[in-house]
Amino acid sequence: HPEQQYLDLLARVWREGSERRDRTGVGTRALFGATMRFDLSDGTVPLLTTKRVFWKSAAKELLWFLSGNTNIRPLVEQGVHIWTDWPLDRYRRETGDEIGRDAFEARIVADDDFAEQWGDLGPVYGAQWVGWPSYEPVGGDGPDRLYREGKPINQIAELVEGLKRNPASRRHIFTGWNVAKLGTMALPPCHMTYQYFVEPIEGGGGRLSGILYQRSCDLGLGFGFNIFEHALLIRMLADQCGYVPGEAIWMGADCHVYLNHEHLVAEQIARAPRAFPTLVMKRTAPSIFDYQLSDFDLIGYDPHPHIAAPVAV
Ligand code: UFP
Repeated sequence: HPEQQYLDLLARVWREGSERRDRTGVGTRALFGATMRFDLSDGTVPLLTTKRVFWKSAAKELLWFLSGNTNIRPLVEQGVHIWTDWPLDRYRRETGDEIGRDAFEARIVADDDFAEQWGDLGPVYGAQWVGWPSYEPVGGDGPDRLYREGKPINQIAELVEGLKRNPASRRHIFTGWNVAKLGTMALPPCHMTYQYFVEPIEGGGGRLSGILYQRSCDLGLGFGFNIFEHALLIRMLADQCGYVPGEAIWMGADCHVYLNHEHLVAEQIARAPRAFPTLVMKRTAPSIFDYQLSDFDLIGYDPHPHIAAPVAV
């Protein structure tokens, strides 16, 4: 079963990973460099079955990235809480107000000014994906050269155009790793670089595969979302370009398990994976930016129960 690739990595990291104090202070065991491949050609998507993954939240997050929005407000409004802990942590640190999570989210939704001041994550994923800032020189010389901001680059729109016009290109890439902006992001991108490949198929058309390079992966909590969104994006891109889905390939650099996820590892590796669900795209949206959650249907998702685990902020 393809999910075994994940279970094996999870077990191996727990067994053999080097223990380290990480940025969050929680501590991890980590291994460096891993690859997994998932076949999408039969219409299935890699959505973990050894625990329930809230795929609708993952899909909403992906649509939020594509919208270019970097505020948690639209996520919270849709009942998605995965990004709340970072702004909440900053709010508590900077104000000393030990507000609860629910109360914080309620204020984000109810209060425009509060949401603007405290809900933004900085120029994270979406800002870079569809609005990478560009600069044009306007004068000066050497170190005194002056720039003004140019038209932002929509990497996703350019990707779609490139995939359609020039399938054989080796430059179908987009990335969130904007070096100049890392310092103002709540979290520098983990799933940072995506590349695509179109393989011609007999009788015309093409098969679209994607590689995701993830610099840092929380195997217990992050991976299930990251791999599903990677596959969903391939399906959306294929749908837009008239290609069939190929493979979703994942390359993880720092692959880690948090020390407080021991129960998750033990429980999950003891479970037997079930068949991956089939993703049905109910319509081809007018553009890659026009999909809605209701455009996606999952058939046959029958996972083992969810396993709760704390997120390291
Ligand atoms: N993380 C993921 N996937 C994500 C995401 C975060 O696994 O999509 F946004 C995890 C990886 C790591 C932490 O445990 O969040 C980020 O910390 P750092 O920036 O120190 O790598």
